[in-house]
Amino acid sequence: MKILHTSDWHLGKKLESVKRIEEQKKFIDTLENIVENENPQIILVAGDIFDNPNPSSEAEGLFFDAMKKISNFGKRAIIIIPGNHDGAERLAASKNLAREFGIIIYEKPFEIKEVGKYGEFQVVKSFEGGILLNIDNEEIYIYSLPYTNESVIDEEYLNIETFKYKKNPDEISLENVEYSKKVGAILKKGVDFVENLNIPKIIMSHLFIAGSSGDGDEKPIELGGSKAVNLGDLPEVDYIALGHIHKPMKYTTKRACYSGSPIEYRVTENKYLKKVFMVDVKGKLQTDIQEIQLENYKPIKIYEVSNIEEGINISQKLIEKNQWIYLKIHTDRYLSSKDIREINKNKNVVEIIPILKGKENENSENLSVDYSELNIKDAFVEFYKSEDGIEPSNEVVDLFLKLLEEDR
Ligand SMILES: [Mn+2]
Repeated sequence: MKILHTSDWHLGKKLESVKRIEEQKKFIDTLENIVENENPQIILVAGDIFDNPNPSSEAEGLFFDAMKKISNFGKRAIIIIPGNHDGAERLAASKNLAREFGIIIYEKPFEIKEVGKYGEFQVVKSFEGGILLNIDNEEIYIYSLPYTNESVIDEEYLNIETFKYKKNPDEISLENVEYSKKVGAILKKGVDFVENLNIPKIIMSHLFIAGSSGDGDEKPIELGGSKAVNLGDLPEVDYIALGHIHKPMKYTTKRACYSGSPIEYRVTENKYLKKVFMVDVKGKLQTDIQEIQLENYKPIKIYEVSNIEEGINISQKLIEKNQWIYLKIHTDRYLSSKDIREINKNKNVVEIIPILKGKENENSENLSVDYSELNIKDAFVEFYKSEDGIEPSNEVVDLFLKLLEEDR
């Protein structure tokens, strides 16, 4: 069975204050071409479809266009889970209409989908988070775990049947069980529903694999408030389609992949290629994984110059270039509003970063901070430093963390 895996579209996302909708439209057109050429029977979209819980009508319109273009009027199954950026209810608002087109949208973890006809195929059996599909007389099982938080995971973990009769749930201290182990157990339970069926089994989730964004060490890392899951805790299935990390990643031992985002969304993402994954699952853990490289519709570039005049010159020279520009200017004076106006005649300049001579060490590293690699507190401190040039006081940090708590 052929499956296309993609994620992290972040429709509506901007770079600084500029819209990316034209690039996002180009991606959808590319996706339509890939789908026509490869003809997958299933498309998995592993979360962060939108950039924001209340997407603009433009972004939402593009999502609906995309669905129309790739669903082949219900002959192909499309399965979608919300990521941490999506408003799950909003995303799933069209689910009854989507069903007619063979599109299955999860709103929450452990949701039981109705059995029956979806587009031109059947959901034959349904479990909490899992569906057994029959597409052109071929069967496949897909377990979906949308982005979720620890309390939902804890509750479900305590509900795991096998766990209950081994021990009194009241005696189980969740503190002693790593988050990663809990997620692993839940995913295993998710696929154990069909343990005895000799069909391909797939997992789709929006989560953070420990070490996936770079250094590989296994200290408790948090990304966007979500804890990490160790690769070793994931169950053995035919394929695991992941979303959350914007860099394509392939963990061959577990047949687990991040497809990554289709577009460079941050300046730190301009170092690797963008992809979607085409997967052929044959069952019995025989899986063929192919990476399809996407075109870079408008690359992000950093230019560094040694004075303001050079900055103005280079921005004018690059005016016709199809690229987003971060312009670092080493200078011994502040930029005047006239300087900024001159530079901004090039509409592709998304940010001017003045670096006052003598203060280079304090400021020049800002661009290389990849917030996704920091826990939320350190990310806040780095961000504060980049905005104000000084470390925030403990009081400010505490206040920020308190606000975060209230938001949950
Ligand atoms: Mn995410």
